[in-house]
Amino acid sequence: MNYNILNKINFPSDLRNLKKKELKKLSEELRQKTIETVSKTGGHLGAGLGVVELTIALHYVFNTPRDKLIWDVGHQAYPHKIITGRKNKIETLRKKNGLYGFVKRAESEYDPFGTAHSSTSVSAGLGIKIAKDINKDNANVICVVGDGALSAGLAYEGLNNAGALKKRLIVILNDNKMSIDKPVGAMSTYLTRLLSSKSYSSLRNLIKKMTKTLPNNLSKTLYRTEEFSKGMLSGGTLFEELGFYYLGPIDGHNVNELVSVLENIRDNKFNKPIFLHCITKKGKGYEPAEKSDDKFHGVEKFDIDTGITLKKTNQKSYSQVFGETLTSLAENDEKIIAITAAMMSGTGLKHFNKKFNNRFFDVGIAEQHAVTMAAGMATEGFKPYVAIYSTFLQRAYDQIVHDVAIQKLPVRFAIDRAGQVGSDGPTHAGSFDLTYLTTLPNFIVMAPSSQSELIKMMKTSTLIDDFPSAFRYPRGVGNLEEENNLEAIEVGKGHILIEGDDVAILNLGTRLEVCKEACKILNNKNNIYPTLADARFAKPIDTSLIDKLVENHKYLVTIEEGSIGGFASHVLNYIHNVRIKTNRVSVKNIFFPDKFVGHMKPEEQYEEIKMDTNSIVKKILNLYDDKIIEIKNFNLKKNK
Ligand SMILES: Cc1ncc(C[n+]2csc(CCOP(=O)(O)OP(=O)(O)O)c2C)c(N)n1
Repeated sequence: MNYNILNKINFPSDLRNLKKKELKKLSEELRQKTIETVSKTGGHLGAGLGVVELTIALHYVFNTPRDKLIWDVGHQAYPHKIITGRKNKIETLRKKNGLYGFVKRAESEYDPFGTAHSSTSVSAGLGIKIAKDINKDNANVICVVGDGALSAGLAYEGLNNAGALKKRLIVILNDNKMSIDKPVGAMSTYLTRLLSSKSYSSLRNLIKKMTKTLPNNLSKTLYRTEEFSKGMLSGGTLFEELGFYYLGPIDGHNVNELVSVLENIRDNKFNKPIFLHCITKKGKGYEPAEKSDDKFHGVEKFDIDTGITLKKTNQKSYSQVFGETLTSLAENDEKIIAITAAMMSGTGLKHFNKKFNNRFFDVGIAEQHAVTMAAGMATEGFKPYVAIYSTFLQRAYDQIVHDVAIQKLPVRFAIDRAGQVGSDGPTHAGSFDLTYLTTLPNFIVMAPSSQSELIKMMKTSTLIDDFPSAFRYPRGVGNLEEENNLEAIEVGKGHILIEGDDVAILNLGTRLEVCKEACKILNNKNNIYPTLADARFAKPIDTSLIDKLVENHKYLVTIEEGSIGGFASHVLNYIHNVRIKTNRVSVKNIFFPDKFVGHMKPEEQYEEIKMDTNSIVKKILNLYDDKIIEIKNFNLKKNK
C-alpha cells in the first residue's frame, strides 16, 4: 500500500491539518501500517485494528498532548504510537531498547499514564482530572476502556467515584464484544442488550430525554448532527445511575461520525462525566484476524497474505502441560475445579473447559474475585485451582492473605508466567510471587525445574488439603521427559542431582538447565565440581538438605527466578537465625536485581540480569577469587 497520507503524519498536529474527508483514507493506511508492523514484530494486533478510527478521531478533535488520553491496558495503542511521533521506530516494538508493547510514560508526552494491567484508566484519568481542576487547567481527560476491562472491580471504583465527584471526565467505552476470549458476566450481557435495545427505534423519546438531561447546547448540537439522527442515545441507565451522561451506542468505525460526536463533547461544558459507548470490531479490516477465534489478540510474526504464524514449535508450553495435567487429574477427582480470570487460552485451560464445563469458571478480568470465590469453594471441600499469571495475581494479594492464608484454605494457585516473560516487559514479569507468597504463614510454594516436575507438583497439590498451595512456572516451552508421571513428591523436600566438592548450587525453578550447563563448564574448564540440588519448594524449605549442603561445602549458591525476599531469604534466615552455630559456609544468593527489567527476549533478559550460564559460571569463579588454588588443594579429598 502507498502511505500517501500517513507519510505526511508524524504528529497529531499534522493530522489536524487534514480535511475531514481525508480521514477515511488515513484510517485505511494506518490500519495497513499496523498490520504490516505486527506481522514483523509480533504482538497485539486485534485490539489496535479495532480502534484505528477512534485513534484518529481522538487526536483530530482533542488537543493532545495537552489533553490527556489514556488507553486502558495499552495493547491497542500501536496506531496511537504511529501517529504520535513514533512511526519511524514502530518496527522496534517489543524489542530490546525499542518501543514498549503497552503504554509507557517515559516513551512519549502523548502517553500521560502507563498501562498494561487492565481497568486502571478511569481511576488514573479521574486523578489527573482532579489535579487539573485544582490547578485551574481545563484540559480534557479522556479514558478509552474496553468492554472486557469493564469486568474488573477497579473500573467501577473509578466510575463510581467520578460520578460522585461530578468531574468533567470523558470515558469512551470501546465495546467490541471481546475480551481475549469471549467476554463473560452480566455487564457483557447488559452491553449487548443496550446495543439491541428497542429504544434505538424510539428516537423521538430519546431526543426529548436528552434535551432534558444535557446542559446548555449539547443536546441541540447533537440533535443537528447526522450521527444523532441515527440514534445517539439509547438508554444507558446503569451509567446514568452512576452519574454519567451516557451517549451511544455509535459506530466506532465511522471516523467522520466519531469526529462530529467528539467535537460536540469537546465543545460543551457539561458538568458531570460523560460516557460515550462506541461499537467496534476487534481485528477490523484484516480478514484472518476477523475470522480467528481470538481476533489475533496476541500473535507471533505472521505471513500477511495468509495470517499464518511463521514461528512454529513442536514443544509444549508450560501452560499447555498445566492444562492437560489438570484435565487428567480432574478425570479421577471430581472435586477439582479450574478458575481463570479472562485468560482461558493463555493459561491452557481451553481443553479443561470443553471436557469439564461445569467445573470451569472464567470470571472475567476479576482476579480478586477469583481468589475469594475459590476460597469459598474450598470451605465446601472442593479443590479450586486458580490459574492466574504471576503479575496479575498481584492484584489479589489481600484476598490471598485475608481470605485464603489466614483461614488456611486449600486453594491451589497455578501461577503462570513466573520469572522474566520477555517482550511484554516489566509490567508482565512474574518477579514477586515468590516473595509475596513465601512471606505468608500457612502457604506451600513450589517451583518446578522442568515440565515433568510441574506434573509431579500438580499431583502433590491435589493431596495438600490442609494448606493453601501454589506452584509457579514460566512462560514458554520446555522438554517434557516423563509425560504421564503423576507421582506425588514429598512436601518440603528437595533433592541432590549431582554430588560435588566445595561449592553447592541450590536451585529453585527452571534455571536448573542453565545450572547444569554451568556445572559442565566449571568441570571442564576450571576443574571445579559443584554439587547441584533442586530445592523444589520455596516454602517450606528443606532444612535437612540445607544442613547437608552447609556442612559439606565451603560455598552455597542459591538461584531463583524472582526478586529479593523470596526463597533465598528463607534459606539465609534458616542458616543465620536457626542453625546459627555451624555456619562455616559462605552464601551467595542469585536473584533478580533491584530494578524493573526492560522488554526483550527472555534469554536476553537473563543475560542482562546475569543469570545466564556464563554469568553463573563467573559468579561461582568469583567466589573462589584468588583463593582458588588454595581451595583446590583443600578439596583433594574429592575424587572427580
Ligand atoms: C489485571 C489484568 N488481567 C488480565 C489481563 C490480560 N488481558 C490483556 S487484554 C485483556 C482483554 C481486555 O479486553 P478489552 O478491555 O475488551 O479490550 P480488547 O482487547 O477487546 O480491545 C486481558 C484479559 C490484563 N492486562 N490485566
